[in-house]
Amino acid sequence: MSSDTPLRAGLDERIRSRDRIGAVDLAHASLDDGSVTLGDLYRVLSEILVDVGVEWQRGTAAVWQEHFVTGVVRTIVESCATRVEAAAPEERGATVVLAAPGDEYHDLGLRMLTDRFILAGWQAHFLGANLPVDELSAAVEELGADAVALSASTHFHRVGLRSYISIMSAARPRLRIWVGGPAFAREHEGWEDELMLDPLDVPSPGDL
Ligand code: B12
Repeated sequence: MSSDTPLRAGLDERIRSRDRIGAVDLAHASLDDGSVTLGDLYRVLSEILVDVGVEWQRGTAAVWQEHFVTGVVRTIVESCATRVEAAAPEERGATVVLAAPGDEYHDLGLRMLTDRFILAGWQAHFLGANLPVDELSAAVEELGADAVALSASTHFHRVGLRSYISIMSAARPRLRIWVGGPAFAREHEGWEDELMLDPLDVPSPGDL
């Protein structure tokens, strides 16, 4: 789905007029009438965020405007939670925990990825931004996780993931670990291929 679709135009218009609820209603109406899938919707929401990031970088969008857009997108994503569960397989073959490391506050991409895991048949637990590694370890233990998905948006936090990986894999050698996010978008030099995962092609637990 390209960026000049009726959904994108409609969401842009509602964001411009600061109509958060209108944006949520439009998203659900588009899902209800079958003109978009959840995957299409999340792609459009990602494009909206990336574009506002570019505007912020150019100085044509203020920080508060970027935060407003982020808030609208978050409301839409959370409002889809029951739809995602309804569309997911009933049997959940494995459990994944999703988190971002200390001081990493970007978590919306990870939140959308959580839903992609659920739709692929995983029991997925979103633990969000800025999670200390000992808390992550405790969660993995208590939730009986088979896999962990870690997100970094900046290079600083990409480096921070190294210690998360060594601590987690020393404690649970069979734990599957994936990393991703904008910090890995261009390249992953020095990072093993098996740590990488295409967010648009999440495997079902049986395909691992
Ligand atoms: C919204 C936003 C914020 C919000 C975050 C809100 C939130 N709770 O998430 C706020 C305002 C907090 C923020 C803060 C900052 N931000 Co910011 N932010 C963005 C923005 C505009 C959108 C991010 C987003 O949600 N994108 C949409 C989602 C869906 O995409 P995504 O995150 O890439 O996730 C997808 C994939 O990457 C993947 N994925 C994500 N995680 C994982 C994990 C795994 C395992 C896998 C497999 C895949 C995967 O799946 C997702 C779905 O496809 C981007 C612009 C951009 N180009 O992305 C900048 C951006 C990420 N931010 C940036 C920067 C620099 C900052 C700040 C340092 C700014 C500042 N000076 O304060 C701070 C850092 C704060 C911190 N300590 O973390 C830079 C990062 C540059 C870099 N690579 O180093 C970007 C790229 C903007 C830019 N063009 O410069 N930001």
